[in-house]
Amino acid sequence: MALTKNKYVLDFVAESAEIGQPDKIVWIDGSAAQIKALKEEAVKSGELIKLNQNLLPDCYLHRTKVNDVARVEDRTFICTKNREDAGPINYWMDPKQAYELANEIARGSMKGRTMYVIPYSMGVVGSDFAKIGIEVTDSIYVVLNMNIMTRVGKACLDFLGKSEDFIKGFHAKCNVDAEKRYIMHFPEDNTIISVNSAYGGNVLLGKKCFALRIASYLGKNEGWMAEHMLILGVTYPDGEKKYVAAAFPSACGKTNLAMLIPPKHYLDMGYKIECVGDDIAWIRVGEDGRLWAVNPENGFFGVAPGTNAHSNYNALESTKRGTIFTNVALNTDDMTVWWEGLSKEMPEHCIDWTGKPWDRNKFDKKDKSTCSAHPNSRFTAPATNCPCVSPEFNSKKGVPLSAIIFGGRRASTTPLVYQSRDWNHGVFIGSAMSSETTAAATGATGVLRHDPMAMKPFAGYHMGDYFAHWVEMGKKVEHPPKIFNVNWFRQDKDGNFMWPGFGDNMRVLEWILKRCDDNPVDAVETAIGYVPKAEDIDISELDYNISDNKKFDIEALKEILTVDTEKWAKEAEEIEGYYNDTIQSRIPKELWDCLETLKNNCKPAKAEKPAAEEQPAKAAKPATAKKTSKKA
Ligand code: GTP
Ligand code: SPV
Ligand code: MN
Repeated sequence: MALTKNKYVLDFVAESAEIGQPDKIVWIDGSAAQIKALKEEAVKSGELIKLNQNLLPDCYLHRTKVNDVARVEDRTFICTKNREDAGPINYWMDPKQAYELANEIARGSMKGRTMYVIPYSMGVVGSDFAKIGIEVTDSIYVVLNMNIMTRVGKACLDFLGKSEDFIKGFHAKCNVDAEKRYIMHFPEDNTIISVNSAYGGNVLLGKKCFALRIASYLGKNEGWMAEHMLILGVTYPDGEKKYVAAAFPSACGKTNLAMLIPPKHYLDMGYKIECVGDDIAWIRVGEDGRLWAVNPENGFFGVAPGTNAHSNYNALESTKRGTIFTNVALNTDDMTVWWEGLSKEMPEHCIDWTGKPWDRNKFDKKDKSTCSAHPNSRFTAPATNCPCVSPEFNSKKGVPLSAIIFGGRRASTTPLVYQSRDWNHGVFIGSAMSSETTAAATGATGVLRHDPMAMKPFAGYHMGDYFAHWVEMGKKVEHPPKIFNVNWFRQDKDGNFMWPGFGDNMRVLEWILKRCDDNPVDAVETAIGYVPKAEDIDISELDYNISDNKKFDIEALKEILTVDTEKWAKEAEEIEGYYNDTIQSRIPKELWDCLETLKNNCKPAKAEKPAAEEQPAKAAKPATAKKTSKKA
């Protein structure tokens, strides 16, 4: 029975049923009994495997088709009336053509099956931030995942009332045919269509499709921001709390940073990190002139491999109950799960993510195809499971941001941390981000590519307009957060990570927040922005071997804080090429000015001038480079 009288919702459901032609329509009210029954049905059909209910209560394993293991960027479309509005780095399709194509593919595909109607809210139901979505799907797996990742049920429909203001999401699994897979967004119609996939970001339509692609478009028009960012809170020994948001590309450390456990001496002093969100932030200007952020999600869809009690205790704990695992290995001795990096010992009897027996003796670290779990295997866990979930997690007004951090995987060039000179320079740094690709999307991994603000795959409109929106937001916010860039992934010539990372990233966070104080700690002004003095990063009680014969020490720290202006001169050229050849148009003048400054700062004569290094940060002036030619 329909859970609402809202005409627009009923029309959307009826139109969807006309296309899919399901035997049955089931409305998801989010009740425990309904969810339990769906789990039982999925276990019966083999869609879910029930795990050891003593060790992992209410936990299940799901395996996707081998052709359906990650987001598919080349099959993800922004369908705007004018091609130009989707911009140069989104795939575009004419809306009319897209609807026809999708309808043709999905027509009749739900015959003999059930279509579920999921009313959900991104953000706390009833809060100013919250937006309602209705996803129809023929997959129980999608229902159960959405039920963890979002706030699902009748309350969402009650909040919506008679309004037309909701995002329509149509998902049909069809035959999971990769050749006919389309993830289509219609920002001008508040609509998403996904066909022929049953994996994560392609089908949990509240997540990347709505909360980033559609929401970024809404944010542009309504004066707020939807960003691919974690949000965390730092509690100081005296009880003061500060919040930061950080944008790293997929599989580059958001979940890990969001839940980090500080090194022991920080804990002893009374420092604490709390997680508000691990993937998405919706950000608005508050009445107090600061930026306030909420996490619109209700759970974590986290990368499993590499997660263990040491690297991310809080994430691992989050997966101990009520969790759905996707494409990890099944330990058949005790019906628990396993993945590479969970423990040193490998399970003796194990079924890999494709459903085949796995022989640990054939495992080769360097050969991904010998892994028991897919490199992009994931857990879907309720946020409330997380031992360090922030008391502000359900806050209706969100948390005020002291800092925004950008970062990516950069084997060289980018130092451990640096700070922008001001908001616009920070926007420039975000716009110029590059990172090595990961298994989170299909295609080659380890390839350096531009990923501005970690939003390359997620901005629902023209990237130049998106940059301009950031610049505009800077004008609206009286007390903007300071903007930083970090790089946990610097490597030595043998490919070893030079920074310990994980919990030790606390040491960098501490410096970042000290820079946000009214009396900021000193810094060194370089060609690219403010870099810490090595002695201002706490490396006490740090025991890390970069390699067998090199321990991490202050010299190693200095090395990863170095700004090599020759390399940065090349980087600047590279950025210019990206602006000109890839983004092409609509880049705000403010960013061209920053690029010009960077180029000038990296010219040999300028670079040799050591005096700037002696200046305390407060006395330091914005880079003095003359502005020359302007391109806009
Ligand atoms: P998405 O969910 O795809 O958006 O990913 P994410 O940004 O949340 O990344 P996540 O925290 O899951 O980390 C992805 C991978 O990066 C894991 O394999 C981690 O082990 C690794 N990683 C995270 N933080 C660090 C770090 O500080 N140093 C190093 N070397 N690796 C890290
Ligand atoms: C990402 O790829 O950034 C993810 C996973 O968080 S997915 O939901 O598949 O997009
Ligand atoms: Mn993500």
